[in-house]
Amino acid sequence: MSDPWQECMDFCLDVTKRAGKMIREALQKDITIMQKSSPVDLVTETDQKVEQLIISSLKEKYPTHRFIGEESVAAGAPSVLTDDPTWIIDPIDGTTNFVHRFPFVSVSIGFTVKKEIEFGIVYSCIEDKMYTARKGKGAFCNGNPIKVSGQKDISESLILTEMGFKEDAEHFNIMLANIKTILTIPVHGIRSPGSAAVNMCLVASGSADAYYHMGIHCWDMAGGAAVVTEAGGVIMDVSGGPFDLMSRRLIVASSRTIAERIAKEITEFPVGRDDTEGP
Ligand code: LIP
Repeated sequence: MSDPWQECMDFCLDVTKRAGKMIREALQKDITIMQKSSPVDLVTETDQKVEQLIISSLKEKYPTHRFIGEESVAAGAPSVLTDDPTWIIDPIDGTTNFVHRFPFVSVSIGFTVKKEIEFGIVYSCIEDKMYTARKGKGAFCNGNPIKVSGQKDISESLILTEMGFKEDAEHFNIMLANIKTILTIPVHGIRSPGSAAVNMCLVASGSADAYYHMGIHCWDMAGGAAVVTEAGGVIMDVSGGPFDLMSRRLIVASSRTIAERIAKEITEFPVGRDDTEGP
């Protein structure tokens, strides 16, 4: 039986390449920065133009599908996941990196049907690494199969997380305390590459052993979640329960042992949900 979503994935791959080219070209020009929810939540004209390119291309081809895009939600579009085929899009994951020309900048697209992720594409476009994963068919980088490190010992692990200023002092302190807790296990180190989607792909390809984050969005997670799962990784909620794409939080790891250890060590703070509060 033919795979109904493979054709969508092939088309999306072409659109993603065009989006990545647009981002690389924009890096050669002046970048105008605008603020969204806070002085550390940035957006540029390129985020908006790239999202327009992606959504208009996909909508023309698949007019009945639904779309959740970071910049469309910021402009007031709903962010609700239904059973319908849905494209979840982050035109530039790592906008702060883009602004500073720090080289982890990705286009991230996940595609869900009945709320399940069918495929994911993450294009780390400065590195020119195209990560792809179709459910049940493995994960790839530039067409070559990738898999997680398989590391089970957290004390021999490299852990990824992201840190940013939070106006709420209590949450800010918990975020910093979590970093201290993980570092003092001890682990080999903590890194913050600045793009959630790239972080998941680094775990997927064995360059890091785990990644945890509270406060990101479904568009940061959907593409990379497919890649890391198909690469043999484990994905779960920070509580240790099942991963929920709209929950704004996750742990991914090379093994269940490491994911569960991180869930046990870190303290949660409330981040809201994508499907109840918008951006
Ligand atoms: C970003 C994430 C990054 C995180 C930022 C932000 P954006 O996504 O990928 O890892 O630290 O808070 O959510 O806004 O560049 O698409």
